[in-house]
Amino acid sequence: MTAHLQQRRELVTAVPGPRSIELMARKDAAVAQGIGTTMPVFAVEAGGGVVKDVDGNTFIDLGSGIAVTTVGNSAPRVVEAVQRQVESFTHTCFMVTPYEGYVAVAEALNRLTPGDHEKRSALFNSGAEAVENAIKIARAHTKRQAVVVFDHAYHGRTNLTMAMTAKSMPYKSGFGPFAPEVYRAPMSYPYRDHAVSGAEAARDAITIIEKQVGAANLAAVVIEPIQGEGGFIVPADGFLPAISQWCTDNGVVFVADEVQTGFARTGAMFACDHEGVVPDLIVTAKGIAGGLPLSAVTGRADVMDASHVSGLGGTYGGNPLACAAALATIETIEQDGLVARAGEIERLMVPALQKLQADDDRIGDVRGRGAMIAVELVRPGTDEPDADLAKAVATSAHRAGVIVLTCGTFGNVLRFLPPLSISDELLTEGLQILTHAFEETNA
Ligand code: PLZ
Repeated sequence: MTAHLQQRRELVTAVPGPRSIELMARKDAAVAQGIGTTMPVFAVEAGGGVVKDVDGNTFIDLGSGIAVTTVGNSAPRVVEAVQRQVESFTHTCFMVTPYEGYVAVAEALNRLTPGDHEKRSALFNSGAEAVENAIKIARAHTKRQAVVVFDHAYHGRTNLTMAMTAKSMPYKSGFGPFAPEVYRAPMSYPYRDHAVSGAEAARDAITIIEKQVGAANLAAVVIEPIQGEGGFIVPADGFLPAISQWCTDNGVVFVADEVQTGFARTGAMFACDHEGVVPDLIVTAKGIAGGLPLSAVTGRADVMDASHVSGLGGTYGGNPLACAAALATIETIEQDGLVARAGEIERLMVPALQKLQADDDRIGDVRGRGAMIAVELVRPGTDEPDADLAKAVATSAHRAGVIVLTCGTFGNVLRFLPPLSISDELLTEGLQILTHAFEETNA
């Protein structure tokens, strides 16, 4: 983090300011319209718990670039490691002349991910690319083709992962045809399925899988242990273990997509750890490398080694800069106690949001774990989703200097993903501004 970056919110122009407006006009003329932005402000610097824009405004960061800069933006160890690496070499291609950083990241992943069985890892660039590779590996291992995913799932924007992602608009609409052999099962969603138990919800899902797909055809079940884009949905206790156990009993590869939940985000190194679930394969990205593009598939050695030699790879997968960043990120999480810090953030945020909910019947649900917390907004006295309200509150917060994101199948969820390097003071101020944004939209 740049040392002089002040750790306080400050607005010196309207939001967006003149420089951002100018850049947005250039963006509209130069960048494809398909690439949207949450906020109309352009960043120049970020670290700790803030993002500074081109007009000199400093925002409280409750987004971490969508759960990526978990250790903080330009985290000191990451900056130092990347600087050292960039001066040595930037790329050789691991498939041509390998280097130690890649192997060290694989070793770290094998050590940190759930389960103490023998593991292997493979590195890629994006979350979607890693999800695709997990499917390739599961198919090679099982010699089966079908893939089961869940309602509200998000797995990416490439062709196979579009098929796996649930929501049509904006992710899929008009972009088909989609990859075949992808089937969808119902998800445990305590707020909306009226707190059906995890075991019951799992039984419903398993019945559908058995009747509509058949275990004999099924290579993998892929699930986010806490759904991200779908609305920060935490399944009822027992749901994940039951699905995982069914997979084990039926020779199906259980794949945890921890792209958004991984690396201390939820108050555990991985969200699967909360329920002692040990996936056959785990997919990671985002928080793995402090903002550099890196993703991974890690899992049981026998499953991971199912692919023939050179069946997996890619030019940039496990790029040396990204690997240096990942090792520094992991060191930061472990040395700075960031798993515990995520727990502290939960204990600060959840009661404050529950207090807000007690006074505001537009907040239907407060949920999440660690530094992955959300509120689901509804029309008062109903559970009817209110996406307009989520948008209005987010926009009001943006104008007041707080970066906050929305999500959810119904677009009615406000989600909070602060970097774990944020101070309690900034978090508290962010929550106050949010409270004010709720008041403002009550008029
Ligand atoms: N799996 C669980 O959350 C990425 C998407 C943002 P990539 N989520 C943010 C957007 O609108 O594109 C994500 C995820 C889960 C997979 C992915 C995909 O990761 O690195 O964006 O490909």
